Amino acid sequence: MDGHARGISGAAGVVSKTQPTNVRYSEVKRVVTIGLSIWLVWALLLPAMAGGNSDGVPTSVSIYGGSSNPPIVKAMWQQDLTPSLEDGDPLHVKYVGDPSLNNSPANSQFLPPMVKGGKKPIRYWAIVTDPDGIETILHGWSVTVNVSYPSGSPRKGTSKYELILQPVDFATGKAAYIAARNARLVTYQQNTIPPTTDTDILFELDKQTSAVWMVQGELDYEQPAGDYKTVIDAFDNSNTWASQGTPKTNLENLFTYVGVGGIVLDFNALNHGSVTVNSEKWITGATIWNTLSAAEPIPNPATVRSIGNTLMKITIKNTDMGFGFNGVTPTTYSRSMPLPAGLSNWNVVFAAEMGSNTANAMYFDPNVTVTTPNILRLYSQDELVFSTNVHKSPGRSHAGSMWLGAAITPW
Ligand SMILES: [Ca+2]
Ligand SMILES: [Ca+2]
Ligand SMILES: [Ca+2]
Repeated sequence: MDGHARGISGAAGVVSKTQPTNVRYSEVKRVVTIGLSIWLVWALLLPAMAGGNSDGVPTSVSIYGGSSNPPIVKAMWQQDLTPSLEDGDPLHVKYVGDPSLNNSPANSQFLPPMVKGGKKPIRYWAIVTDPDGIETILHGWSVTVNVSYPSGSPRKGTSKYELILQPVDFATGKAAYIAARNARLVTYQQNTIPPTTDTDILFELDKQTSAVWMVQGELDYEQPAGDYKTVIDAFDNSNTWASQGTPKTNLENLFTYVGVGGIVLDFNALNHGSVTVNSEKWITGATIWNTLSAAEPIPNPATVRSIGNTLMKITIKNTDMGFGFNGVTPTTYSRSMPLPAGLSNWNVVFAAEMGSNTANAMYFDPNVTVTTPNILRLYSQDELVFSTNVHKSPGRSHAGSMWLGAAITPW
């Protein structure tokens, strides 16, 4: 599986082992994509244009409302289903307002599942009251959460989804609040006078003058890493919204989908076969994903697949397979052009490429880690192509190892 080394014992020919590795980061950079946004706007306009030619009659409705005191979202937080409530920060050292520890913009940090098709469950919690009585908001539609993609990601801060929270019983809600408070996950309302505190929350939950709501949503494994904006809003039975208050008494915060680069491979061996001295021997891969059987080694046509939530480049390193080098100090060349004769003093040199564009090939000495110039995107897979070039062979059969890894790349 991903993230673990696969050892292989060789049979005939040249056999290698591969080791996908994960690299973590907590920062994403900006990228701009225009085409998708334009297409979506156009698609959404189509039904309205078609409606102009129909026989429908105009309808209208006026909602009574706006005459009461708006609800107040007093506190909110997000947690996952792990015992720590946030598997990306199980010791709770990353939270807003503590520069001595981390000064994170978000209280909660969550790890992606790192499995193709995997889902990360997130629970959205809120504590809400209404000056006109909580009975005016205790119905199934009154509290909503809107979650937006990270502003610096390819989704550019667009809305991911809006979910409706449901009330939970007071005992369950109070216990959940205390656990989240102790994990430093809670964001408090600052627009009440005075600003809302932990003491206020506990008092109101005991008096049952505030109530607790929750809904569970999901993040897909390949959704972009970064800080997701989360807004809780609420309306009462006269349709007055917390976000309509002066000042506003809705509430928002951020949670972090921690960036993790990860790959899986559908091969765990590479057989270079019979080679001729002083000629490049290329082993093509394929974009088709093959199933690894239990028997090893499996030299399937090489495919690499992203299972992380970041852009990645692929890193590759080979041992010298016992060919050795000439002189005193081995060279450590890597470059995007073939190594000219005499530049490297190794008896074997390698090349590798992701995809089918030879402009993306990298040529390198043994024991040197090279990085593909092109990017493996979210939710994608590509072929890997490898070559050996043996300059001088002290024997007929050689075996070695290869390591493949993922290097996180900014948006
Ligand atoms: Ca009200
Ligand atoms: Ca945290
Ligand atoms: Ca394959």
